[in-house]
Amino acid sequence: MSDLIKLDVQGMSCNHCVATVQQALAAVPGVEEVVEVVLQPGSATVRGSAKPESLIAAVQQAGYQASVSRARENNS
Ligand SMILES: [Cu+2]
Repeated sequence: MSDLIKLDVQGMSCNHCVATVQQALAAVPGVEEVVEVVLQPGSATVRGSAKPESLIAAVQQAGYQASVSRARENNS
């Protein structure tokens, strides 16, 4: 019942940024797991039922830019 949501993330420049984005995404209601945050090229994948807009807002609050790469993806 959980979806993978992939975001393009811009503005990350080091592993500290990756950790910051990871923490921001993990704190969003509905996120079950932050699957991965990739520095280069910037992307983030989370599993859960969180709204993409909520994920984007969390990334923006952390100081980075995000957009939905693929809203929903089923590759289980
Ligand atoms: Cu950094």
